[in-house]
Amino acid sequence: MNESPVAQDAEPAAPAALAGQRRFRAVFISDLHLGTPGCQADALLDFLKHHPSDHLYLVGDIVDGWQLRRRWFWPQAHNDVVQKLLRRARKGCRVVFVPGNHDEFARAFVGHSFGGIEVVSDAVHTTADGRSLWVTHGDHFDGVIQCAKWLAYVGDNLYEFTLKLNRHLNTWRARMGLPYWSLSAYLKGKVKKALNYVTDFEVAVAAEARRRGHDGVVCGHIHRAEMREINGTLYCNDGDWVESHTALVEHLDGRLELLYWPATPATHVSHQTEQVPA
Ligand SMILES: [Mn+2]
Repeated sequence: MNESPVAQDAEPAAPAALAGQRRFRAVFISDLHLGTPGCQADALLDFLKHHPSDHLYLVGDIVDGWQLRRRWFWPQAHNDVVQKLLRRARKGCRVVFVPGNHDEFARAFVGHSFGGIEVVSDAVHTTADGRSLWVTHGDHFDGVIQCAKWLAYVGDNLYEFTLKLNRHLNTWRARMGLPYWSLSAYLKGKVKKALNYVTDFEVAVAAEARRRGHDGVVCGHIHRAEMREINGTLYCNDGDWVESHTALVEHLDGRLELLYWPATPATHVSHQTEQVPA
């Protein structure tokens, strides 16, 4: 019932810019959450197809063991992703899997390799321009994982919606003889706390990378793609394949770039690339 038909021959033609099939030195992806209906497997397959690389890092939460235990969900497209990853390893790409919290079952197999995919607790990637990047999922850095979930639900319409809800709520409260109470102010406090959580996470991960003597860090976990310097350390979060369809790539010259896929004009605005001196 969950099988999505895969029309192999109905593939749209690659955009002109991709016709030459650019090659990347490294691709970092995380938070695919295979085994859940939220996983955007088709977009991911398309991304992998268009982004061949020498190194491929799977930065955790690749398979969602938590959700699979609760309810089995494994459509054909999720098989296709696994096949694609295995094929990539077979074709000479170094595929490294750093388990996250949702696929913590794989942490028992650290040091082993499956079909050429190495399982490690964390990794160090050296870029073409000699920078050392610590690769970790990032779940060790949060005390309260649930907080991050807030961000997933915070949209532009939230404020309008809460104002509307607020009106109804207070009409009811007035009828019950209760004083006015602002729902939107309450929610804004919650959202602010969630945003603080993200900042705390980013700062903590970057600080640990620095403490370990690296120039930067690549992580995932909080489903928020980002690339910026934090106190002199490069913080890269490759985002996720549940909502944002994002990946971090290293070009052949060592330049890092966050990619949104497919690159639509709307997402192009938030496209981030490193400023490198010519
Ligand atoms: Mn995670």
